[in-house]
Amino acid sequence: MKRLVVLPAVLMLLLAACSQAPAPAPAQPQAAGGDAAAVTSERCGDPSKLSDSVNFYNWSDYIDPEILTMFEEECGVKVVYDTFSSNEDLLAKLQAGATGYDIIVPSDYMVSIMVQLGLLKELDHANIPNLANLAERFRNAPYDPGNKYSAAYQWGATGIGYDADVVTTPPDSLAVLFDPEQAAQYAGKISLLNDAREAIGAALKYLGYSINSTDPAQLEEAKQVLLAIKPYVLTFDSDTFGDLLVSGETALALGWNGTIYLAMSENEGRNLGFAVPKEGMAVFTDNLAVPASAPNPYTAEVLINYLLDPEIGAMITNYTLFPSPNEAALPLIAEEIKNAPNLNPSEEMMANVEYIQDVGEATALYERIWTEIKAQ
Ligand code: SPD
Repeated sequence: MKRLVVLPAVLMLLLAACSQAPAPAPAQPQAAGGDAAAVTSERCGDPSKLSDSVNFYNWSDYIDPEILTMFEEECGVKVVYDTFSSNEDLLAKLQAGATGYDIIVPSDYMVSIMVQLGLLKELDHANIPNLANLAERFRNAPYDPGNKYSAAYQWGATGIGYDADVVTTPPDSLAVLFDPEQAAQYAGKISLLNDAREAIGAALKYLGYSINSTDPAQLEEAKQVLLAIKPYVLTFDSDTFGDLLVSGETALALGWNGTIYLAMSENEGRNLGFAVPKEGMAVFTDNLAVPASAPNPYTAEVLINYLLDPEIGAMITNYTLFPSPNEAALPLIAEEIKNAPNLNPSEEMMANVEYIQDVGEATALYERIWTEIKAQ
């Protein structure tokens, strides 16, 4: 797969020296005592306090695997890496008693929920000096002012990916997905995010309501919108919707901007686009956090600090194509990524976006509606 990767010379040399390791196989966390003999870098914290392994649970396709190899070789700590597909899956995993994870990546509203549930450890800022690299708005986000529990990793927005050979007029409205007459033209070629808050939220936006509505009548309307177009939906999917557009199996996808741009950049022969609906978009910030039950919290904080390094922050965005919250990384991010239209939402677009927020008791209503939509 072709990636839009532009790296500083020092990293190119490092990467050339690193072998391409496959994703580490799942393993049980090990006792403290990393491979101190291998530690040569200041980016590794106190070698005597490092564990042998660290367990990182991230969204799918959300890191350059070279970074994991670099950390392993630089710090002598094995990274056990696994992925999830939605905030709700991540929460369910923790609530079911999973205790092996050292770093997780909840989005904004899920940080709030997890803090309330006592699922996150307070971060020791002495171990994460690179928090200072984050842009101000990510250092004082409403869901976690002062980065008490989390550090921004990547951010982005939800919009409409489309195959311009099939959808010949660039869509400017969610109506292309949610007006049954329009959606019927693309029957069987539509994917929606497999994510209750995103899919129901988009239907709420289409109706002119807040993405965070707690009004049962509005939520019922959103449910009816989704049920009316469900016969035209090929799949609810949050992991492969970019690939489905590339293969031609779908022509329209409710999806995240970085994922669609990745599909576009890797397949220049395909006529794919990303549209910002006039009804407004959902924006999100995904965050690095340490579960309260983490077996290796010190090593987790060292890895978080590593990921917030400017060079590493740029590698992440140069690979995932999601915007970086790391201000110090911006000069190292490829110009074509920084200049891509709609990938970094403009000030004007940001005025018309909404963050998904914790809706408290209404969460159960969203879950019920989502179950009903998926079941029918
Ligand atoms: N492939 C990685 C996508 C990560 C997207 N996170 C989105 C959170 C939306 N609420």
